Amino acid sequence: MIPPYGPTLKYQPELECMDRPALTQLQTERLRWTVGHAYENVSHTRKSMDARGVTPNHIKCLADIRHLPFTVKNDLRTHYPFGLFAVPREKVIRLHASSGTTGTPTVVGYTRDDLDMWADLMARSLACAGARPGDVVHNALGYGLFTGGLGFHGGAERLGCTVTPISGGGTERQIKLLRDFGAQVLIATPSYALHLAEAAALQGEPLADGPLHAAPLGGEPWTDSLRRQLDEMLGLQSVDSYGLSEIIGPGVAMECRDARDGAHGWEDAFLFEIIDPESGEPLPVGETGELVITTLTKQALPMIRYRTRDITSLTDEPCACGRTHLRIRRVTGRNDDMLIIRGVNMFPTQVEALLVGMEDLAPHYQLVVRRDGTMDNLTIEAEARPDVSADDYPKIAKKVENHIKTMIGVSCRAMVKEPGAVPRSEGKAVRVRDLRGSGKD
Ligand code: DLL
Repeated sequence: MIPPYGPTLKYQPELECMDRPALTQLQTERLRWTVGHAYENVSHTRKSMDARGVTPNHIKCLADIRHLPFTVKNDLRTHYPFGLFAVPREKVIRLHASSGTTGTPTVVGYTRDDLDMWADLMARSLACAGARPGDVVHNALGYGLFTGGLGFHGGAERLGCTVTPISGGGTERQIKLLRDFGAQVLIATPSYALHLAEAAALQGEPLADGPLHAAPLGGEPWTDSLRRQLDEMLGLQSVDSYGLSEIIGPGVAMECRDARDGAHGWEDAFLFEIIDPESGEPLPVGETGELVITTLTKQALPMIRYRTRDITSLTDEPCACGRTHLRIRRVTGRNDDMLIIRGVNMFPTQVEALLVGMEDLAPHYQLVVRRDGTMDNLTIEAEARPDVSADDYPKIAKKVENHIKTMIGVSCRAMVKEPGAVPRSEGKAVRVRDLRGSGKD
């Protein structure tokens, strides 16, 4: 049963509910400041603006942003570690970095003012998700170089919550402390929240029976199908939390529990655009494309037109919660996650939407891609629920194959595995094992 809730608290109502003309004016002033600051202090920005014949004086209104060059992840790598910083290193009081598993790590830095702004954005985001001052907040996002753990931590303290900085992993201990400390708010990736909920249910103490009432989940793509399962297992209404390290970390956008209809992107701090990923041309509000973000207040690492590779759309329809900031629809995946199987483009989340919710299957899956000759072959590894007989696995697999063929248009092989056989995540889930060209099986 989903308990009823009152409206969420607004931590900074004057900013969160600002009317459009005031917000536009604030964004314009801040955009002009950001461009001037980056032009003066970051040689890469100055060179790429000079190459296009643009100076900070050309930026008079928000639409002028289209004259500015994009920034891409590779720019951070090329200028590793501190080359894009716009303040002397001594003014940077915190560093975070990507894990670097796919190349040179990307390093991001924050001044004291940046951390202060981030804590406000996170406090605002947590309140938007349904957290209240005084709540016990169980933060199961990774602490360390990853922005997730420390980002939420600062916001929860600022909102006046009692934070458990447990980080990811050690599931048994997580469940004990969730229960013993009476956690009311759970912060995690959706896949790890699922793992925690399952493990607690196996111990005979479902989290839905406890005092949890809010769960901002994010850091990876997830679907409404998974949300329905999680809501039931946690006994609450979870919301989508979106962000990326290059921009600030979490706290770029948060769905409100009031409407749960897209994540409010905090427009006093960021400027959002959607572009056609092929041509780079801006697309009108409502159309789907690549999300591009410009920071409006960041001192240490201002980002101009950062191409996130995330595919989504924006909406500026009024929201029932009264917040005026636009909403970012669910990110279906990164451009880089898109698979092309025999000429058909697909995202792993499309498979999730079909699998999660099938009555014989548990909500765990992986996509395995292999190359046989010139052909790409997709195998979907799904997991049976414990009460399903192994004799039925082949029949269920056939059903999955038909479903995927009809709904996504891709021929694949499905394998139903026994309960527990699909690897669980303690942070971001690995949804795709791409064995093409690795020689592995
Ligand atoms: O994942 C920051 C974060 C932590 C956000 C916790 C929300 C909650 P990165 O490690 O830099 O930062 O990864 C950013 O993860 O570009 C998206 O591709 C993906 N991502 C993050 N949140 C969502 C979401 C953090 N809610 C990258 N839905 C982003 C879909 C998401 N994808």
